[in-house]
Amino acid sequence: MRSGFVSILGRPNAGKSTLLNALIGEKIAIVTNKPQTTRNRIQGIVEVPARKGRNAAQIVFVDTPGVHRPGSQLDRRMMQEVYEALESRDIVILLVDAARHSELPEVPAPVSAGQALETTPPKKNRSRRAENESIEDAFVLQLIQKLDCPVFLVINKIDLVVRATLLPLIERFSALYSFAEVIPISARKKDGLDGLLMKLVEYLPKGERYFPKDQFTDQPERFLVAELIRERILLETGEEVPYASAVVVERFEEPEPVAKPARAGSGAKLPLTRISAVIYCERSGQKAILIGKGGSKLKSIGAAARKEIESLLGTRVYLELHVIVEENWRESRYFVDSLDWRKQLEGLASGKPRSEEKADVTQSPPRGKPARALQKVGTATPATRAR
Ligand SMILES: Nc1nc2c(ncn2[C@@H]2O[C@H](COP(=O)(O)OP(=O)(O)OP(=O)(O)O)[C@@H](O)[C@H]2O)c(=O)[nH]1
Ligand SMILES: [Mg+2]
Repeated sequence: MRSGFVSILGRPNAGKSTLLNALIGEKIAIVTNKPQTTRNRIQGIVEVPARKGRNAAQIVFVDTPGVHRPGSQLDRRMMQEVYEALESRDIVILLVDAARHSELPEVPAPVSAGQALETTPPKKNRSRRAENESIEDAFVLQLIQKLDCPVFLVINKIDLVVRATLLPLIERFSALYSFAEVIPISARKKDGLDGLLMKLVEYLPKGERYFPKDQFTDQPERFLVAELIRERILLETGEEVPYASAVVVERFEEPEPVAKPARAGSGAKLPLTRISAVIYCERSGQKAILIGKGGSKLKSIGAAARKEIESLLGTRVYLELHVIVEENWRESRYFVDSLDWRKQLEGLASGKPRSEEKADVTQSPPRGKPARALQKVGTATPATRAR
């Protein structure tokens, strides 16, 4: 038996969360086309059965926020999550987007100065965005240079490029770092994932499972629910609103256990989970956008999120949403810390409410009509076993 932790590192939008979901076979991390979707690290656990010539293994994948130039306290917190994921790992996957890098002129050599990501000013003759991107590329390479474990270069989104563009890309990266393996994949099309798993098992140390065999994530349902609501906000709003929004589930009332679970098509009503969540934003203008004309935006965010949550929980869901302005929360270390689901979990376990400091600018939600569950998807055990 082999086991270990594999951290997935990369720039925003590389497809890290898509890869995690594809490997697990369940949606445990939200995915959008907007950069900086993931804010906290999430573990996803894969059981690899023994095959001829291959050991059985349990691989704990750790999805991380995209490496980016920190501007706010929230950004710094996200980068802290990256550092923590790099501390306890057996293998690191550096995930790069084949489509993006094939357009870039050169990946710059790693910068030597420590805090380059925070302090290097953009040069005038290049766009700020391009400059940021190359600084971030350099910083990612700098991060892996400090590691003492095997690093796989995994090139994602190969469905978007012609094969001929891959070789120069691989050569450019390989000139900068000696990768243990180089593996092209498409996380979206689930192409190349078996090969990736097989190679990872080869490099993992011998060891017993870190998690029970049937557990596939460390993130409890309550927090995945908050993420599913945030995903809808990311998808349904633009400009600054997605980045200035945070979601906290304040109430999660599971239905009473029923003696005989209702089966689809049996005519019996499925049990009802009652959920109340707060959407925080930073300004009253953002609040107005989130609520929309006559509450229409909040209604559509709630309706779409509820469908996803029902599918996840396998129950009907009553979802109540409130929007609260918490001015410049992204700059508040205390507030940003309190959003971390691991911290919230500790608070819940000790019976301490999270939001004693809550501002009182609330908006009554449009009431969502409970609907039938779409399908039963496996549910996560809330047990955590940190390393
Ligand atoms: N065509 C294609 N698109 C992909 C693939 N993998 C991911 N994507 C898309 O890339 C976008 C970003 O995916 P995410 O999984 O959210 O990326 P991420 O690296 O987790 O991003 P952050 O959380 O912001 O750091 C989404 O629109 C995905 O659907 C792939 O293999 N092929
Ligand atoms: Mg992500």
